[in-house]
Amino acid sequence: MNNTVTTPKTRTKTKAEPKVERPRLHKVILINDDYTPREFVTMVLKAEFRMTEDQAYKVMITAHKLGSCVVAVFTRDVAETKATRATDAGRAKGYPLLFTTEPEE
Ligand code: TYC
Repeated sequence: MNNTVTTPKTRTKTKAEPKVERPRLHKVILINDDYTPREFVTMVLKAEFRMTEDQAYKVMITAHKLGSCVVAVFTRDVAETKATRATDAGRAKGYPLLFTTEPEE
């Protein structure tokens, strides 16, 4: 009679799954050169990347021996800002000190 049309037992999903992805992280890389004093590189690493003397020395000496060293990873904006500030600190003293950034895989 009245009740012959039944409610469907299954429903189509209408809401999209919220797809939240973490932002890709970017590496800050310290590049070796022949002119910037070791102590200055270590000082910049401590100041800009909040490293201890030990951590900063290890990163500096790794770049010195191998040519480059990953300093840390950040979101893209933070990585680029820190790399620029650290590079500028060297430039202000006339040193060719260079920090670059690259995205992580
Ligand atoms: N190679 C430099 C020197 O012998 C020191 C140095 C280390 C410079 C690491 C840059 O990223 C660097 N004075």
